[in-house]
Amino acid sequence: MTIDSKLKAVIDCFDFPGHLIECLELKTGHINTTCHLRFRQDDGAVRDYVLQRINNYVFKKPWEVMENVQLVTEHIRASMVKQGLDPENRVLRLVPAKGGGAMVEDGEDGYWRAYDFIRHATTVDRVENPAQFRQIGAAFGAFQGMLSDFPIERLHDTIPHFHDTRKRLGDFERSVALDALGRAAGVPEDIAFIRDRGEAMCRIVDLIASGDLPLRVTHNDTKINNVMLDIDTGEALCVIDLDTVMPGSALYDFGDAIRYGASTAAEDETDLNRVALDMDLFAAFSEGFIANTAAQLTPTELENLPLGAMVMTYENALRFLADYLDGDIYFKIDRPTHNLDRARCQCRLLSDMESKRDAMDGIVAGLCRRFK
Ligand code: GN1
Ligand code: MG
Repeated sequence: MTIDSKLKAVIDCFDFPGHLIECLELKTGHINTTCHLRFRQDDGAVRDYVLQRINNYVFKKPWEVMENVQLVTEHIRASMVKQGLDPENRVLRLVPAKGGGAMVEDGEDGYWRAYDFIRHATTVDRVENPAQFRQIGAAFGAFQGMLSDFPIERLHDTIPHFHDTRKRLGDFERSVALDALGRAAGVPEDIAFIRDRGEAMCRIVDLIASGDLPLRVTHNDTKINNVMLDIDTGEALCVIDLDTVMPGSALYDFGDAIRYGASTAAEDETDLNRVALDMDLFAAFSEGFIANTAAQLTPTELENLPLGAMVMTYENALRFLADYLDGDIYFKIDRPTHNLDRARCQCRLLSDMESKRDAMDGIVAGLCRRFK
């Protein structure tokens, strides 16, 4: 194992017990850099940790991210204890830095934090069956449930306007106008698709502004791979990636999970004929999520859950396309047209959702009658 001396210096700043025997970079996520660290203890046992560099292009104030993560994980831990559940391996636990605090600055504008590794667990990038997705829905629902009594004013807006569709549309128009790499002329239909739906897709921000939708503590990145599953039983163990926990709408968490998990294809599928909304998966996730949230969510929130799926799909389409026009600054890419491929895939998924809106509404209404 060769470890970069800079990385070694960062590792030494954390209060890890034992001595380091392995460091593996994990290639997941589009945003942060993540390593799996293994430490041998005096008794020979091995303990595992996750070390992550926070992307401070995305998160401008990493210390605010860490304050949010600390507050939210402590609240969830306390809530589990109150319910008689053992929080061990079921909620992220931060490893403190040697001088105290939850974060280490490497002197080169890099910010790092470390967690206990969630043991005996794995993540999947694609949903394997409806039962699994029901579990994921229940996990994100329970996550919202446990934070329903969290004092929301204590949370920082770590990425201001993260799901502000109107603001994102404005940014998108700026990217089109700037056309940094001269790519806009090649994608007129994609740009038109986004523009045609702009007003309709601002409905959630409008309902928040008018007070018809309440702000909740939301995860804001509810992809299936942000839930760790038990390797043997498949049980949902722990919700991870809490960087975007912020005040938001419950519709965002429901919606993003559907966008990503209930699609018949990967987020960057290039054969658009393979991209559709799988209604069995939609129903399964909805069942798990609504079972654990029906008691707290308002009727307006519940009836607009399908809108959440559409808006989140739209928002990702818009962001991927804007990043393509900007020259791929925000999302990591593996090929030159990667962001365009992602954008087109999201547009196709949204079109399919438009044709299935009544069916989605029917499923949600049925579940609300069952669980309310
Ligand atoms: C980013 O890196 P990852 O996969 O956790 C992004 C999400 C997008 C997602 C699209 C902070 O999440 O908002 O929906 O990519 N996270 C941030 O795959 O921008
Ligand atoms: Mg993430």
